[in-house]
Amino acid sequence: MSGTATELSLKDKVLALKKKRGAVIVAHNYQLGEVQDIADYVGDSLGMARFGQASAAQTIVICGVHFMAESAAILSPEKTVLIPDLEAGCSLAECITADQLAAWKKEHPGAVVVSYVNTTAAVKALTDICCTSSNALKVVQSIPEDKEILFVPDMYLGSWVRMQEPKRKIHLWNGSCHTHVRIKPEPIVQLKKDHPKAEFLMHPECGCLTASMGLADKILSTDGIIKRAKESSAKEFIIATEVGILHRLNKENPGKTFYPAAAEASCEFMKKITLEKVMWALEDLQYKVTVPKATADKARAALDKMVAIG
Ligand code: CIZ
Repeated sequence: MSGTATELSLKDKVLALKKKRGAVIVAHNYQLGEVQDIADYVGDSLGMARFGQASAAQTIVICGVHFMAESAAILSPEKTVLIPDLEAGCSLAECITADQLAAWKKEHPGAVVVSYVNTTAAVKALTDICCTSSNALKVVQSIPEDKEILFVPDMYLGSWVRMQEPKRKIHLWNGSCHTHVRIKPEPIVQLKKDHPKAEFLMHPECGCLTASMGLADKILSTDGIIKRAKESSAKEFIIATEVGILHRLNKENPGKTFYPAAAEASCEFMKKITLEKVMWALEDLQYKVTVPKATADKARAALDKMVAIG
């Protein structure tokens, strides 16, 4: 059997099992192209969790990393949430544990904790307000100016927010995404020279954020990059984020060209989810992700506050 025929039959099996299980498949913008292509929804982590929540399906297959499955379980506690590979973790979410956050809070009594969505459910449960990369600034601006803020876990996103709000006392946790730190400024400078008309779109988790900020046309979340690429009249783009996003950018924008700022910025944990594992997840209803009710209730309150801010 040819490679294409094998792939097609695998895809058909996934779609048949999805129907049998009454499930929806949601995928992150960084997933393998073959996984994005069979998903009912592709987007950022919050969009994924909200799609699962709004869907009538009782089973949600999360094609992303573990904290994304936890977020879906927090928003849909009555549903079955599956992740096809339990080893799909997130280096950024693992930068801070609940015990570390509890100790940090003790050092700063009265401070407001803002957690990026890339955190475990246990960390979210100790959080006042969650944020995503698209609303971090708005979330911080919603907090009274005289309040100290503990921003976890991404120091690059946090430092970008701090630059926009220099009067505020924002303490940063020393965390970062191991994939985004691979994105360095020098290749970006070269790409800009080679493609002077290209728009440069950058994710705020990038390790070179401070060095490359002056070069960026826009600093955006993954969904923000997708939207901007569609709306912009530019024909060429330099994209500084995990390379899985190029699949969707190329698919949705025929006639436009996308250059990765770093071809090596590929997250091996995101890539643990394959079509075959999605099939096994649906076949064997594995691996269930649940969050204890007390933790989920507190974490949901932090997510709900963020959603109310927008
Ligand atoms: O929230 C997400 O999905 C992440 C990790 C990044 C983004 O900008 O969408």
